[in-house]
Amino acid sequence: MSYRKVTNCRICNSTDLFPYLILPDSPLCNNLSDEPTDQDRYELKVLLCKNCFLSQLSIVVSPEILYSNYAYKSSTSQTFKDHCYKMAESIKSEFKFLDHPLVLDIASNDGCLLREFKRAGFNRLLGFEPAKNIGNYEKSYKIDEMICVVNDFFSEDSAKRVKGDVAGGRASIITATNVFAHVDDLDDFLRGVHWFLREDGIFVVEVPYLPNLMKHNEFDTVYHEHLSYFLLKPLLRLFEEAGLQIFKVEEYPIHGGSIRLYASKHFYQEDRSVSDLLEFEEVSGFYKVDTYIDFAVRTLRVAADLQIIMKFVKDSDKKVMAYGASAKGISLINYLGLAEYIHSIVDDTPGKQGKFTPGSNLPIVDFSHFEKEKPDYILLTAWNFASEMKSKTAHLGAKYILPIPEPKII
Ligand code: DWN
Repeated sequence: MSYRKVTNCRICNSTDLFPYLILPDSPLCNNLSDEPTDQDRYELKVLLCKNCFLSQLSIVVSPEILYSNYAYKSSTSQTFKDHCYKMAESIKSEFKFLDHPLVLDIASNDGCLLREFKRAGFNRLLGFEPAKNIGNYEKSYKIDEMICVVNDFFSEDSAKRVKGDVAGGRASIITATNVFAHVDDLDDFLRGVHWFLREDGIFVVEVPYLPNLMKHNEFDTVYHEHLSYFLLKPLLRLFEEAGLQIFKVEEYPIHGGSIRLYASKHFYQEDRSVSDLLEFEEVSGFYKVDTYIDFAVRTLRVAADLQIIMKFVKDSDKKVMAYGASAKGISLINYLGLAEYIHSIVDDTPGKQGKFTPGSNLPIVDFSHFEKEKPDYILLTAWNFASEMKSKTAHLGAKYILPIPEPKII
């Protein structure tokens, strides 16, 4: 079975689930193809649990289908690499571990975060990464003399299988950036974390924060990889039930606005950032259904505004190329039927070049095509890296179409 229907909330098991955002049935947005193809389309609805206020997709597509061969490489973005280094440095300065702390990164992708921990001076580095095309190894492999990666999904079982041999003990620092929203069985995941974490260890989770998604109209970040869309309130409940305490929360602009949670086995004192963010969620109406209905209505207007801009550009006989074959960009093109307005998509990820986008079958090409095709407009389909990507294309003299948070030509 390629997917399962969600009938109960992933965190509190309630069946009181309210569908508030209904997008068109869509293909799996990172399932790039070697040739233009018709791909399976899956339901795409976001349900609000009216008991614990977790937002979650109405279906869960099999992770083996989504992640065994994964196109995305974190290291393509210098902005993200810089963000990872700053994270490693801030953890190093704030938490003093006596020995050589083991750092475990869950869903380590191409080793982007682990390399930055290494650059920050950490020398015991372990990753879990299920994609075979990234590691291309049966069980575990070395990225370099200090970074070892287990080619597997992280779970209580895979944690217990690994802790003794490859890791050589338990972890002082466990990180999970841009993976927590992708996990269906969060209880099992956290049992694995609890097993692997030292008594004085920290578990650092970074996820997109739903209030930012709604405030900035980031409905293009709703796609089948993102199973959950988090507020702090349901996360506090989930972690407490797993024997972990969230003791600090920070906000960062990365990936459209993320929160970074610090959790431990009740080893560190909770600071006021936790209660402050809970209060923000309460006073901002995120525990009221109307807030979600208002957001869904707003996405319709944003979608219509972008379609008007794209039609205007086409009717003016101007050439549009997109920059960034991102999951969100491919999703947006599919949701709004924008393929007819776009010549092609440039992406700097070698593994994406020469492929075609799922659903819209747009060719993904390398940067040289910008010089060849000389587009009049560049659609920033990775708007979260707009400044980095505009700096790389400034010499082309094209105008930019920024789709999110408000569609506009810049
Ligand atoms: O949660 C997820 C986020 C973190 O990453 C995953 N589910 C999938 C993925 O989502 P995405 O593909 O929307 O992420 P990005 O990082 O916004 O994608 C950026 C795309 O743009 C990548 O394909 C790389 C490309 N890019 C480029 O070609 N040149 C990016 C930069 C910065 C560049 O200079």
